Amino acid sequence: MAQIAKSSCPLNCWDCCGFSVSIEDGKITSIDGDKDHPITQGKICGRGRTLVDKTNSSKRLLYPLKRVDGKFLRVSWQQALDEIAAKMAELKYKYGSSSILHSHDYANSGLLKNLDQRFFNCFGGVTEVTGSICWGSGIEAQKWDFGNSHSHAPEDLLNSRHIVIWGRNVARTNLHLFQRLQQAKKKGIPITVIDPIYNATAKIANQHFSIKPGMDGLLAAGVIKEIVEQGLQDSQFIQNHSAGFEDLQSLIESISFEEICEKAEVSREIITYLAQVYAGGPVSTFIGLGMQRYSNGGNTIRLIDALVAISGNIGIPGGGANFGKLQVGQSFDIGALALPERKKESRQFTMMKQAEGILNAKNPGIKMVFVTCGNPALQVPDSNHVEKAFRSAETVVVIDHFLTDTALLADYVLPSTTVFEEEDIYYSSMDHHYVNYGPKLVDAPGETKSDLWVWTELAERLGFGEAFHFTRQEFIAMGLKPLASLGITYESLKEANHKELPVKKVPWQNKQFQTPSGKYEFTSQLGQIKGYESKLALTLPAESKWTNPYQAKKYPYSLLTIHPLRSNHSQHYDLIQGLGRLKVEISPDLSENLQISEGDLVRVWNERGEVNGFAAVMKAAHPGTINIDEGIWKKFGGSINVLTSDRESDNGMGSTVYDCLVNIEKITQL
Ligand SMILES: Nc1nc2c(c(=O)[nH]1)N[C@H]1C(S)=C(S)[C@@H](COP(=O)(O)OP(=O)(O)OC[C@H]3O[C@@H](n4cnc5c(=O)[nH]c(N)nc54)[C@H](O)[C@@H]3O)O[C@H]1N2
Ligand SMILES: Nc1nc2c(c(=O)[nH]1)N[C@H]1C(S)=C(S)[C@@H](COP(=O)(O)OP(=O)(O)OC[C@H]3O[C@@H](n4cnc5c(=O)[nH]c(N)nc54)[C@H](O)[C@@H]3O)O[C@H]1N2
Ligand code: SF4
Ligand SMILES: [Mo]
Repeated sequence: MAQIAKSSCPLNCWDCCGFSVSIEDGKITSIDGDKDHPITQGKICGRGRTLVDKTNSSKRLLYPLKRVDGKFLRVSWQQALDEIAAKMAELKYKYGSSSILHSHDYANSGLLKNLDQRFFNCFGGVTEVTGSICWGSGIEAQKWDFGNSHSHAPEDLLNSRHIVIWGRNVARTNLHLFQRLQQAKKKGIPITVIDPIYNATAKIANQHFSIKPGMDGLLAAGVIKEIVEQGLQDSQFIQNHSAGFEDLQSLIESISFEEICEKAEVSREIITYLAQVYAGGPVSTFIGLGMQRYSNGGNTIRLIDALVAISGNIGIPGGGANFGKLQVGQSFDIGALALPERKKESRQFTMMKQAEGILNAKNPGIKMVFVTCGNPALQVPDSNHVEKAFRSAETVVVIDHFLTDTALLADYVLPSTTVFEEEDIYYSSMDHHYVNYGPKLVDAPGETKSDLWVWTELAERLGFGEAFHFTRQEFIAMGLKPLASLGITYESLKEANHKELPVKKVPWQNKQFQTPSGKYEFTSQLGQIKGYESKLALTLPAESKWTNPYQAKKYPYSLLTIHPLRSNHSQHYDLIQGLGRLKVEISPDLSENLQISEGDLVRVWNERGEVNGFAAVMKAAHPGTINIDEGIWKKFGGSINVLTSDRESDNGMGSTVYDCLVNIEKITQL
């Protein structure tokens, strides 16, 4: 008889679904959506279901491995941990603790995954990665504008008169928003999608506007210009609750509609249409991560925020510049888990430039790289450079479930448990405001151990074991402390499986912003304090015919590397038959002009690298656009990040992985 238990999806995703998991004879046999979860409502995606195969996979790492003479040998935990701890102690003594780089991403949304920081802080502080390849530019942009990144409650979109999906691939990446869009459509609320690719969300929309990649800031400026020229702006909001509008006004006066339309490759009618939509609010704008992964990404999001603000769509039901939902993560006491005060030294590299950081670090140089919850060999831009950097470190330690491309660069590979083998609570600061409980449901296979067990054992050996003398339950309770007075405790969460966090359903309703001035800032004081251009600007991507004509001549096409449908980044490619094939999607004009047909072998290249794959012709996409889904393993033709640049975005916090020009040609063999 199968036993059914509730759990949570741990994957880095907008949706943080509640699971209903079947267990038979100590094995996970199937996963469904939790029908009682207010957002999940019984429906999950294929990536969630594939966690059955992930958990039971014969490819999982089951024992610690050590590289000896270029080959991996199985070693005992005792040996691996003794040697890693001894190396860390030696490096700290000889060079200081910041000679170790902790490279990570956010592959698991469990609260206790934050304990990696506790370990490295108690060790004395290491070199850390800051910013985010994912959404760094957009989050920073919203901090400059609003002081924080807050979205409306999921159901609030039904209060809108119009919904704009701007650079978010909802049908593929954000399942439950897609369901809500379908609901809104049934209610007759029109939907507009702005995206260079005619994707599955565009298919259900009333309007799809294609745009030249990276030019959305110009489009937003054009719509602001039209609204202001027609006097349709919300003067009350601008006068009483904002700062710097005059700078925005000068900016829009400095450009003509013709120039905007020429560079963004949109028609004048689109600007008029959007001006009517925004002025006729309430409009929910769902800002995706697409157009902020450019050199001008921060500024692009700030111009879209500005459009939402001047049109009176901030702080009203059915409105909002919905990007991140940081209130969710901010509900927990992460500081109590991470103990930042125990850090004695520290240094920071941005996530994007970790390779350059490793290669150029001085006083101290980077001697060890410790990787958790990430696969930087594939996912970090300019991956040829990343590989070179990782190879230059004396010791690389990777904790993972599989022998990933990053693990293949390691000296020690430590096998970790997956979601159903450890207890934790899960949340995502992206879309909704529920926290889920995930119990331990099955025993860990082989000698796999939780990340927390590894930190505890290493801490013991390094002399700060006391920092880890807590049970998982005690750590969870520590993180939940600020919520205890609201009845959200370890016990109540375990009992209820999920709980609603106390976040504002319509943010900024009181028009009190968290900026230095307390107002919405068109010109940002925070930007100025940090030493950046504080005024909005009409900036373009770094790789375009306007900004680098010489490069654009050699590499005329825009390469997007968007998120895969069936995999969460790199995590499912080796689990699903048929996924391991590099598909190069091209816009119809490229097929016609270059005579590339469906299935043809092609080479895509630029000055940073090249990949080979099979062509697929997109039904509709902006002319001159190529897409290759990210995450594909080296053995299947990746990493596609050999093509992308490690340049940081304009506000220093984000990646520019879609700001990428390439060329393409037909070839005869792979
Ligand atoms: N299936 C699946 N779902 C996922 C993930 C996954 O790997 N697979 N990953 C999760 C994670 S970590 C994240 S961060 C989210 C990301 O969620 P999204 O933001 O929805 O996804 P992205 O793949 O980043 O691409 C967003 C969209 O931006 C468009 N785009 C690219 N450049 C531009 C531009 O210049 N202008 C405009 N207007 N649009 C542009 C792309 O065509 C794409 O449709 O998805 C999450 N969900
Ligand atoms: N070109 C291009 N590059 C991109 C993007 C893009 O759109 N285009 N998207 C970017 C975005 S949005 C993101 S979020 C990043 C994602 O970058 P990553 O987080 O590096 O990508 P994943 O493939 O999810 O790899 C995570 C690894 O962590 C492991 N893992 C999962 N859970 C655990 C755990 O509990 N413990 C440990 N120790 N390991 C675990 C997985 O097995 C996997 O190998 O990629 C970025 N890179
Ligand atoms: S990957 Fe996202 S949509 Fe799919 S089950 Fe997990 S949380 Fe839900
Ligand atoms: Mo992400």
